[in-house]
Amino acid sequence: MNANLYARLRAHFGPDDKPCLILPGGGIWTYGDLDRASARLANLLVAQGLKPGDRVAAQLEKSAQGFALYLATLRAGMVFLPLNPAYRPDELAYFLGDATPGLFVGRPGGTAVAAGNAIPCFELDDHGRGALVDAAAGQDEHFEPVARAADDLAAILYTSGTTGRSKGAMLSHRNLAVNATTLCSLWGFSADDVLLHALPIFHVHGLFIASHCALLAGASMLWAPRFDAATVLAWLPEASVFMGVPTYYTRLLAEPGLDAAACRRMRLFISGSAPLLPETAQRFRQRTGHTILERYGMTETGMLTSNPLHGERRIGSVGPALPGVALRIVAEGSEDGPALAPGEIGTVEVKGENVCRGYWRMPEKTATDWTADGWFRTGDIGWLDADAYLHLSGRAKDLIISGGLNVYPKEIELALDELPGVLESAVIGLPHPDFGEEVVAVVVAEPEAHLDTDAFLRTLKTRLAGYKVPKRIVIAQELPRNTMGKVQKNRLRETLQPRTGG
Ligand code: MLC
Ligand code: AMP
Repeated sequence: MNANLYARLRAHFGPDDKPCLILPGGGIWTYGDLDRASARLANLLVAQGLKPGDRVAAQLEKSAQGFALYLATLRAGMVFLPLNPAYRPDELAYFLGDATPGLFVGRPGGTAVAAGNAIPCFELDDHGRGALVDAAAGQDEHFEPVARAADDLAAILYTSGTTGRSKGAMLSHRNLAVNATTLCSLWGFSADDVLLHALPIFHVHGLFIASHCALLAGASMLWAPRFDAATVLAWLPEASVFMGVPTYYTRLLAEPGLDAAACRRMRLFISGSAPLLPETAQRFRQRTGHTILERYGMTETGMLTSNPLHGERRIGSVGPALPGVALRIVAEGSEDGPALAPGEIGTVEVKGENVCRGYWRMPEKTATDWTADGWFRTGDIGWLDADAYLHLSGRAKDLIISGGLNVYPKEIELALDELPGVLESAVIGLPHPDFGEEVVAVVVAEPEAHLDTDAFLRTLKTRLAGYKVPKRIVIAQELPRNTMGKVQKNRLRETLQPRTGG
């Protein structure tokens, strides 16, 4: 049997004339439109000389055409590599050098780095126009999904590493299909659903979790190009399901129009990618009558746990392990278990067909993050309650999650340490009312040096995606260290005041 994920999704598509993507302003892509557009693009990829297994990189704003490119890549048996459009040229050069794609699709003016690396390029603008669709226009609108084995790669998604170097999680057709099938059924998706899709499509949450559930059910998606609270609120009365990161919920709560009437067709709100504050969940329930369903996952694994659709949704818990996912808690620092008892806190390890095959061209990192007997170390800390609901209480990995986007302090510290007059630096996350956590840098000057933090911020913005740039830089005389010489970030977090305003 062909394990190509596109073939699996297409088998569940709605009828040819059923709306699949409903765009702002009234434009509609039916299931037939999406199937034909992805066929034309798949034919174009083949005509470009790309072979199954070749990588197709896309650094684009969200559009229906960009989504069709993802499906075309699957269909042609190639490997999709989505990249955040916020990445700056230096960051992009790393991804392209590491993944060596056979094609790069970028925004107008955004293809120079790829072209400089001799990678063939097409442009696609934020409205889905450009050389890519022009070139595909003359292609055949039929394309049989290329035969793929279940373990063949479907996508590579980069996730930052503790050393500052990003790792490419290798996701197979099986990984994505298993997770999609489980979630579609667990969350009760049907052809009657209308998913309000406001997430970006360069990450697991928007590209796989949200859209695969809708496609597998033959449902429709209200396709918002980006999250904007007022626009989402205006669309809410037409939607039945919404998925978002916690920042989406705090921003929706700031809208006076959010009430039960605005949610009259809604059956399910889902949150993930970062901790949902119990206070946010409670305020949302008071305003709308809905208890947000919180789930937990990772780039490397897709979704791992979820609160139930029908049973008790526990605020403050991410729910029990999904069917097909084995989850255990082990003592921090313990290599191979044993599993701790309910109530005991440790690091979360998981196994299942949803877990990726390892990191692209980084066997040494793969060896570190998986145990010898195949458990994946998530780096998250938590405990299971008596009913096997998981409660996350922290992270063993040095990671900041800001507005649902991951920032690895090491990467920012390396960039800060290169700036003139900086002796050393430490980057921490502090509570933030909008982003959940904000990136804050503490820098120490070299003797006699004068540090210009405004100039630092300007320079960092040219080198790092905006969401990684510290919201504040604080100058300190020295960094607190323990007797081993390790910087005590917990002491910095205690000393620096979180901001209270929005
Ligand atoms: C943008 N900015 C951010 C930011 N996003 N700063 C900190 N954290 C963020 N997340 C900065 C920009 O650099 C810019 O700075 C300014 O804010 C305005 O940019 P914007 O693009 O207009 O911002 P906005 O549209 O408000 O974006 C915020 C957001 C967005 C929360 C809507 O970041 C978002 O959609 N996040 C969701 C990400 C996501 O899909 N995560 C799932 C990962 S998958 P300046 O200085 O230039 O003004 C995963 C697995 C799982 O984690 O379990 O799901
Ligand atoms: P990413 O690498 O972007 O896939 O981020 C995965 C990380 O996001 C996980 O390891 C968790 O630390 C965090 N995460 C995802 N969902 C949740 C959640 N519901 N609550 C707390 N943290 C979460």
